[in-house]
Amino acid sequence: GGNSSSDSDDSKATGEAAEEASSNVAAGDAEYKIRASIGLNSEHPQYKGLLKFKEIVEAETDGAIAVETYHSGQLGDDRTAMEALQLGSQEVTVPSTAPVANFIPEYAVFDIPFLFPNEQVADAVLDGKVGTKLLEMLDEQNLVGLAYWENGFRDMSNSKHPIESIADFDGLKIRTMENDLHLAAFRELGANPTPMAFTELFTALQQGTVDGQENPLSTIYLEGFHEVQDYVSDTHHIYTPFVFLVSKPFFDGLPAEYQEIVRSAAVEAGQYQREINREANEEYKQGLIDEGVEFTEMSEEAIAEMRDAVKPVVEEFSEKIGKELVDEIYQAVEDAQ
Ligand code: KDG
Repeated sequence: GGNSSSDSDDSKATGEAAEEASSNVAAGDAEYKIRASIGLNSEHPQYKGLLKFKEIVEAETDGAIAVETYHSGQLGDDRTAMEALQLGSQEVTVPSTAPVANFIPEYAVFDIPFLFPNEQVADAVLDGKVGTKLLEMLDEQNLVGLAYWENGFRDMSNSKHPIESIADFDGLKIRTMENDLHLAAFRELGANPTPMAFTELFTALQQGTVDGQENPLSTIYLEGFHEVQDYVSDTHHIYTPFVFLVSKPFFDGLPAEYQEIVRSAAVEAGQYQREINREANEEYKQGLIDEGVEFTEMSEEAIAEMRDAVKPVVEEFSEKIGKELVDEIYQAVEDAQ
């Protein structure tokens, strides 16, 4: 430790990394240091977004803030990183919103299956009134939420058989994120779900502890899940945002001018991240097929069947989330179309 060379070994091997390192701020010269971590690997658009954040912050503060980036859960999973932010022992992390619901129950509003019809509606709702309200709720948890980035529409992968209809979920052991609504929804679909941190997932798939998992195609492809999963279906059952979090004790200690730089860098890097995340979806799909995955396009009927099956779960969780907020998000979705 002690320096900011936390980039992956693979990127170090490309002379580009040397150049990047030379433009890095020497941690010793900086007044402030941001340790920023994610769970996904260095190939993922999420990490490229984090590097963009670093570039903007270091340039605009003339190196007064140094940003060290960590990927692949090097500083722990989403929950561990969030707890470190609360304590002030880490400064930035960008988790899925799903595990944030363990801290703030209202966050489960984003876990309503089939809520957003497309990314443009997601952007409008997240960057609008509802999204802003949810960011403000982080304050009571000693966190500052600056922007939503994109994880994306979640699709199914498994090692047993193609998923073409709801019947194919029957008895499948599926890893979900640590989120009660996700668990209840997969139970309702007939699966046998188990919550697990992302950092344990590859091994669990490899050893057959679980048969399958669900994540956007970007993650399935870039994390190499196809090495241990033969079937992928584009269920798009839940859209997961990422939320850009800063430790409140750290943020409050920054001069106002730097707070503003960090805030706008999180937003700008997020716009870039959303763009590159969307661009490559077709490529990931083709990549999976080229790697030998059997890819199933879900029929409209099968999706409608899934949507109907999880309705009782939405009802049940509307109480916990708060009916008003649930109505508000449905209204915002409608207004955005
Ligand atoms: O960097 C993000 C990951 O830590 C995690 O949120 C990814 O969607 C995810 C999952 O399935 O845990």
